[in-house]
Amino acid sequence: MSRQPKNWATHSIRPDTNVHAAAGFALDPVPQYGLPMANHLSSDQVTHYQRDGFLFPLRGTAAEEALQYRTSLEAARASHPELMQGVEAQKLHLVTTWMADIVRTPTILDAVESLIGPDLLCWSSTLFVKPADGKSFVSWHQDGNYWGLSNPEIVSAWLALSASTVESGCMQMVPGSHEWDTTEHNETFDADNLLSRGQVMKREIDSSDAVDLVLAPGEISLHHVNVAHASAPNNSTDDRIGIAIRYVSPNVKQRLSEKDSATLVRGEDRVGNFEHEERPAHDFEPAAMSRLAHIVARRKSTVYQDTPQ
Ligand SMILES: O=C(O)CCC(=O)C(=O)O
Repeated sequence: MSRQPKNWATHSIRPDTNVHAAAGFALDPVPQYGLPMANHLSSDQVTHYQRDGFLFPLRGTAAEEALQYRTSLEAARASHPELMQGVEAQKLHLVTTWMADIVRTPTILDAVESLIGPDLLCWSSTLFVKPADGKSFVSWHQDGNYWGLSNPEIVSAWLALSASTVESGCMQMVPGSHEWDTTEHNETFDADNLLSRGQVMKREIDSSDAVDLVLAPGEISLHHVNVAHASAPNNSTDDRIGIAIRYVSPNVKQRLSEKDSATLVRGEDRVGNFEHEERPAHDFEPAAMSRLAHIVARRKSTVYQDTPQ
């Protein structure tokens, strides 16, 4: 491992020392607070999120459950490789029952509810599979720059299905960067960049200012739509697998198109800015597959602006 995860000392949320020590991480000798269950966040946790623009690690699912989800994902990667890459690798919760369960996980929804309220729509779920090829990476970016959403009542929950470590290229975030103005991005279309257009912030980022969001399988991080984040290549021997679930309040509106859709996962939608999506009854059933194709085609022509991937 080239470097140790840093900056945990500045966070009151402590990693689970057993899990993380087993993964070979050096931990500073602080009292063990244990790993908080996600559920509703404490006011301290909300304060940390509001200050930094992110919060981690929280338990999203049990480690064994994460392993089962990974098994389901690996089977789907084998049977439907065309849905696992680039812009296509989104909204699998509309065609697989296990992903439909993931985006409705009560512990994850409790944590998100603490930040944006009790009415929650899942706007997207995106697979971030980073192969152990030492090449694929994610450049510094702010999600809010290109999603077209009207206001920041949005939270991304990133669920680890494999160990997300410094070695495997965990996410890195700059504390407080969600308060910066959304900065302009260049589009590089770099083939090794996992982002659809290889977006890179024009503002120079000093990665020594960033925090490494190390997660064990089943843990989640939460991040703000405008926080600056990136991730380095995977130099481990296993794929680094994460699912980024984007939750929005019904108050949010898509500005790039008349129509956009989302899945109501908790509470009520009293506003009606989004068409509501259906839960699949079975994996990859034809009707759900054609609904997904329509929804992804619309996203491609708006949010992703006919990105070739
Ligand atoms: O998985 C990664 O490394 C990046 C994910 C990301 O950019 C996001 O969830 O917004």
